[in-house]
Amino acid sequence: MTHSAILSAAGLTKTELAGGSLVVLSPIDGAEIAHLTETALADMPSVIARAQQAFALWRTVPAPRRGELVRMLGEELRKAKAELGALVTLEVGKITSEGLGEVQEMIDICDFAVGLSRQLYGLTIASERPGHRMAETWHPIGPVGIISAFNFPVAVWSWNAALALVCGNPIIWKPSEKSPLTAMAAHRCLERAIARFGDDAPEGLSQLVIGGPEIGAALVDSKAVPVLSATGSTRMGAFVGPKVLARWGRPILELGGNNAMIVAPSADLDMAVRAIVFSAVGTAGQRCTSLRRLIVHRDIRATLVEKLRAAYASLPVGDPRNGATLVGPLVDGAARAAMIAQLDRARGEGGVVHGGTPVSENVPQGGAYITPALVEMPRQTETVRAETFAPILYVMEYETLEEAIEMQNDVPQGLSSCIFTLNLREAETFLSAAGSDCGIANVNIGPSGAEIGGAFGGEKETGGGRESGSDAWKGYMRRQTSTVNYSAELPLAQGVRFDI
Ligand code: UN1
Repeated sequence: MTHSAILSAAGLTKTELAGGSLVVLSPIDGAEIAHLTETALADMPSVIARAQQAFALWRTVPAPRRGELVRMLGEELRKAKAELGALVTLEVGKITSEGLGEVQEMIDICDFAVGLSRQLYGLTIASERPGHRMAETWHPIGPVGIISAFNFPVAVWSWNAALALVCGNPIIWKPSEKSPLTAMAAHRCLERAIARFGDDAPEGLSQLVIGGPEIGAALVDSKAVPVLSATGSTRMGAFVGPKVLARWGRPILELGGNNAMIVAPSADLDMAVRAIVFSAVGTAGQRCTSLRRLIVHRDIRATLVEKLRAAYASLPVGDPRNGATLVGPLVDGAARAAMIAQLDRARGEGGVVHGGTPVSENVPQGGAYITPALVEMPRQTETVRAETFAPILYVMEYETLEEAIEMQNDVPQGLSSCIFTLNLREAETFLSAAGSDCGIANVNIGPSGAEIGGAFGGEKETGGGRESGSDAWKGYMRRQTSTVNYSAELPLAQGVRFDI
């Protein structure tokens, strides 16, 4: 399919893709696929005001009815899966299967949120006073701002959108400047669902704003946006988090990761190799959950590196639309230059680099193709401790599990982690209070590709936010504790006496 056929199949018209100032490039071949009109900064106050108006209505719609809207969104996404998946591939360069997987992740969270819409459970709490009842209720909180990154251009939005909507909140979405088209197409699915849903979905319930950081900053700065969920770099989060807090808003941050795998002597090495390769080179190393550090026991290091080098040597790098390709292009030339610069730094610190070579043959011209790199490091240097959004896997060795866990935790980020071992003691130690300090810790599974049912997010410079499953919905609601006195007395708590 041609680029324009993919765009039109996803419902984007030639008129809306032309004439604007935001140039969108395809990582496949660097082609300019759109010139989009950006949201005017001056329009942001009215966008936010519309969301506030929508909130006044939406919060009164019963949650299971709100769930019905998300159920319809799931239906629209199912219908549009192939077209949206192809657009993800065109706009951010994911291989076909991962483009489709991203849409599936949206469908999954819709299903989750529909069930959730009947389970926004509060607690009843035993009161210390006779004739009193205490309860905790969860209420809608207000417009939720969603700032999303290019690497999961629609799935991460849907985690936030599906939860925010069933929780009774309008949403305003600012996608990455690198992936506004997938956002437009996905948003259109929601608009279709809203049109089918009926009048109790207020105007302004969901809005999409297109543009650069200043558009995002308008959401970050507005007191009328009580929850701001932002996914992206730690640098971005360090700007967004304090600003939202300073105006007493609630940030939900999902920032950098520097995810490791510990490979213990008892590990099933063939399984480990498959997990390593998928998580280190899948999505061309551009997931926040991508595997970036391999901490291997000394006794098996040579064997594992040999197996990995063999696996890396046969990896098909190329056009992501081709079904045989496993490694597509990086998002742009700057990302490839950053990867090369980082490999040079690693060499300077004693690293031995395998791969990391730009590819220009048998790939579409104009894309940033490069072979994934495996880097044997003498120790965990500063370069290793920094996140590079590219397929670089640093390999280091350890002797004792304690040392491995210490190395795993000794980075600024705390998103995802894993251990490959068949030893129960090692596995449980890794998952214990003295084990991995990350938001996600797996055993015999790589660090990426989490299911939507669990809470997603991490500690330290990853930002501390939780999205997606489990009770992450609580981040999108306000909690109210209520005490009802149905007695004829007025006893005070803590035995305080105040008789008048
Ligand atoms: C991200 O890279 O921002 O666990 C999200 C995963 C995906 C989500 C990644 N389900 O790899």
